[in-house]
Amino acid sequence: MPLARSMSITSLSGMEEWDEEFDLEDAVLFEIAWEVANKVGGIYTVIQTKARLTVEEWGENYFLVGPYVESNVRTQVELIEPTNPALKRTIDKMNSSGCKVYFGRWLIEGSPYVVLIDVAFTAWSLDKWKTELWNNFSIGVPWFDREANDAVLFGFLTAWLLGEFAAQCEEPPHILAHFHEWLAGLGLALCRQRLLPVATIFTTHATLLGRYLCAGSVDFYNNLANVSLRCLCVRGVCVCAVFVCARCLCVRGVCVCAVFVCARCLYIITPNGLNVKKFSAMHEFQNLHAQSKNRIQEFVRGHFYGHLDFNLDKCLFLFIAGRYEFSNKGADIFLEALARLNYLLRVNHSDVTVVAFFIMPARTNNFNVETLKGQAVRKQLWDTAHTVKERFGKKLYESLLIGQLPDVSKMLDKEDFTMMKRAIFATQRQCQPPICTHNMLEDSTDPILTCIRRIGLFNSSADRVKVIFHPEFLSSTSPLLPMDYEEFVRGCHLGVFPSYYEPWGYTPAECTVMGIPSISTNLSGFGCFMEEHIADPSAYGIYILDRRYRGVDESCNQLTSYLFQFCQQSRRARIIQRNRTERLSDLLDWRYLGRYYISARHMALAKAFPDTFFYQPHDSETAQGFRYPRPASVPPSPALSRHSSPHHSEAEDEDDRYDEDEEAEKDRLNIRQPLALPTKKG
Ligand code: U2F
Ligand code: G6P
Repeated sequence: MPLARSMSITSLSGMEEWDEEFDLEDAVLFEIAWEVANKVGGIYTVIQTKARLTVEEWGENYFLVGPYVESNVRTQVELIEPTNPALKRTIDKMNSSGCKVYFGRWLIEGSPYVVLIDVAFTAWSLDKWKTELWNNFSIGVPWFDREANDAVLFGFLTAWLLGEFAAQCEEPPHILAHFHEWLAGLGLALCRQRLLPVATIFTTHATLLGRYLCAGSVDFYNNLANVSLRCLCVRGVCVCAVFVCARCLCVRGVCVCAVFVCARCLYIITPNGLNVKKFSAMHEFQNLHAQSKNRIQEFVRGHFYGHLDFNLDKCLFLFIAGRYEFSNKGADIFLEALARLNYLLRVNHSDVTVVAFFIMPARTNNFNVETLKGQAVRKQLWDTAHTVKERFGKKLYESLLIGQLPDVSKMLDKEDFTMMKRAIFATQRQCQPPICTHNMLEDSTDPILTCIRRIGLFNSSADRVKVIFHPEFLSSTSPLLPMDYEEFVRGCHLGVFPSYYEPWGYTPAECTVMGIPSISTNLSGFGCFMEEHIADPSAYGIYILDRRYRGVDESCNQLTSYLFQFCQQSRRARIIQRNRTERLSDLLDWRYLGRYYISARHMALAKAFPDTFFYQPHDSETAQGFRYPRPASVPPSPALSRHSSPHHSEAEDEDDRYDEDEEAEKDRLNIRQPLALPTKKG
């Protein structure tokens, strides 16, 4: 076993220093999740962005455990021999007993070790394990549920791994196993039932229970107290698994869960962080915005060919992205608010056009012809313009070579005109620009399309709000919109995430660190966190919608008014607002938020191994809050700010950035109070 380590967290641009001395003597950390090296949703982002910090703390004794998925391994993992002798013996033993377990380095920042388990290879044990599950926990798993079957296999295999590892260690080890969400949760229940010498942590993230309840017609938040877990049979094993994990945890280890249903065993809420990369110059991210926006504009030129009757320079790009859960992610009220915004912009004769993107994966059979044609037509126009330009340039050059000014009327000949006319004819279009970029498999019942049909946002020329539904995650290899998600976000003006069920919500957090304003809600972890730590969030481009204490219609009006306000800002105001948004990124950095995880780990170790580890819970009475003050030099709302004058030159924009730098410095000096956190004595 390696030597004991200790760690300390350093100060982050004015935030309070938090010293933590905790000897991780002989401790080994296994972090177990279905999304290790396997992108499904937000949990992948948690694990992947946090890896570097956790590796810094735990070094050689940190192992991520996930499923073996060949396509992922081929692109993300370097398979190697296990480095830890006890783990090597464990993996060898399992592999000689009918399992397929791999060891490698995940090729991301921090290069953490990964143990990847091929669950399908051990599917022969499924029936036996399901019986065990029924006998010991009264959890019945339907035979046809692939996801639940995977959860059973993964749970039993990770418990096997941990048990075997404990047996293979020469001295009694201090194992800490951190399980993420229900898909990994059964492993935790089994650790407890088998009395393995393992300290455990459980993070719920979203629960299927929450997702299903919120997506239904239940008034979830006002009836939480009446929810009886035992009576709920929404999705058999998933619900039960979370419940069983929650119960077991109370006995050994720590439950870190973000939902109220598990409140009885909730110890710490762990806000999700990001791996924030700072640019040395403030305007660098502004330049990236401009570059990416140009690329989105190119796409829009193609998409709306033949109907480009709006000014692209006055066009704002809004988007919603994530798992396709129509009402949980708030796509329903976003659409409704867009319809209202369309009306407001029209009656106010606004010259602003809004293009709202919906990036939510649904079942499709590829891009549709009309959308691909749009990009082809745009390319053809570009090529034609380029050819004519070349010919024009050549004639001009030849004329100058013989010392004559060109006869401008002869610069374009008949052939040039024919070519240009043909290109223009190609842009004629009988139909409206499409709403959806793909052929949807369930077109007639799709919730977004159905809603659009109802509210009538059909991309007609009178509409000031246009809608584009891209039912697939973005990729830089797409023939349609060749940008990866990050580039796309940078090029947009506003992310809109009016979620109803959202334990955290990475999408608005990602916008923030890229300096893109966003709308979230007071029903999302992110929204609540920002509300708690920023005195005037909307001044920083963090709009938080009230979905907790208002009815749907009222929330929708509030959203409409945020959107309308946003559309009224000048370019200058937007630039300033982006600068402020970006300034919040420190708050979302793992280097800062990682401390909640650290605390949870220490708490779990101290509970499981009280003779070796000691954890002093913090006294909430004395804990002080941390708050970002109002921006120092400007009034609270950017819409009302001194910069709401009409647009002026880029040079003036540059001047403003310097103001902003100064303002940022003032704000930093203001930030001196510590964040309320559990502390401990070493
Ligand atoms: C839960 O998960 P979700 O999967 O619903 O998570 P989000 O937090 O909305 O994260 C979605 C991720 O997908 C990414 C985006 C986010 O990291 O960058 N993405 C992408 O890669 N490409 C695209 O085109 C669009 C999106 C829960 F519901 C959330 O509240 C929690 O935040 C999350 C983690 O705890 O777990
Ligand atoms: C960035 C660029 C500026 C550009 C601006 C456009 O700040 O550095 O050169 O004018 O973006 O902002 P907008 O909000 O209109 O996309």
